[in-house]
Amino acid sequence: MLINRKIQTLDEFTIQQMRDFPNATGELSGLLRDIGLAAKRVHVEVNKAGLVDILGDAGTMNVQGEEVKKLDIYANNQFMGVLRHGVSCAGIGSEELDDIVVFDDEISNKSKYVCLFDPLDGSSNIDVNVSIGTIFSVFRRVSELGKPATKEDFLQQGIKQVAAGYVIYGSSTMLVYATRRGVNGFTLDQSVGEFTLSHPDIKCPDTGKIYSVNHGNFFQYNEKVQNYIHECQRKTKDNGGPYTQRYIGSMVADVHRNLIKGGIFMYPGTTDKPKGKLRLLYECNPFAFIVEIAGGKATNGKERILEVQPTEIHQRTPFFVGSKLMMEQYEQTQ
Ligand code: P6P
Repeated sequence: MLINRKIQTLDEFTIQQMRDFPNATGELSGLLRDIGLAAKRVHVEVNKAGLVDILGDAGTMNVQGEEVKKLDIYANNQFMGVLRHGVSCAGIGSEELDDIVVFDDEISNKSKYVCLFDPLDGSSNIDVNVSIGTIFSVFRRVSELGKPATKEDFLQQGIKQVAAGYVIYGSSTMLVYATRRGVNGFTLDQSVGEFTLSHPDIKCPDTGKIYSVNHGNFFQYNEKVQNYIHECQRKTKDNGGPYTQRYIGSMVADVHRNLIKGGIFMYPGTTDKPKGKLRLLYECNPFAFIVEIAGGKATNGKERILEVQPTEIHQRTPFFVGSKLMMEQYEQTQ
């Protein structure tokens, strides 16, 4: 009997990855499958958001001081729920939670990993049907197994991540995740309700023709950023151009496009917000890990994002990420 091995689901892929490492306990594979399950549940709600009264503001404010939409809370609860009831995660940090949530039960305290989430990034775009996403980061605990997870488990340098990924709820729903073995993308096949390997071994092109930045903040950027933006605009056929400006205002959509096509995404610091807007632990670290594994680079404008030592869960950072040669061109700009 012929077995079609071409179509590999997320579950089959993570189990295959585990089989390749005989000593693997299967916890990381299980954690990724749990995230896939929650992502499918969020996908269902995102895809009917316009049809039910789920768009209304929940009326509460999150730690960012932004109105929280019901879908943010729903997404946060889905990811927190599957991980709390799984056997692979000892606790989570989330944009929607003021502080970490330690699961502190006998099974969870023995789990090797903790996760950080932006459960629904770009949620201000929900009402206008623009692609949004979930971003996640996975660390091996540094605290003693068998005891509750501690804040130190979450405040590790990004270079210590064991996995990171995102879900993009767009024209199709995709889950992309990276380990040190590579970056792989899975598209949700709604006919069977499974994420299916569609983008094996993703590599970020060494260069590209897309630059992504919010031009509305131009006069608040420092001179180096302004000079680089002008360089992008001066590009001609002779000097490797022309570049095109693409900015959706939804980080997962913008960075995903540039990862696949090549390009640079920038959220620099401004005079009003020198640290920028994006969060280090659950927005920038995961994407920095993914893009570096795919061959690109990610900095805060001065140093490698993955080497920044975090001091608090919700800290912000300026963020520059993308194709290796475009990042080097930015770094050389005076
Ligand atoms: P601005 C969405 O609110 C978000 O956090 C990211 O998804 C996105 O890249 C950024 O903010 C957009 O911010 O200031 O350009 O609207």
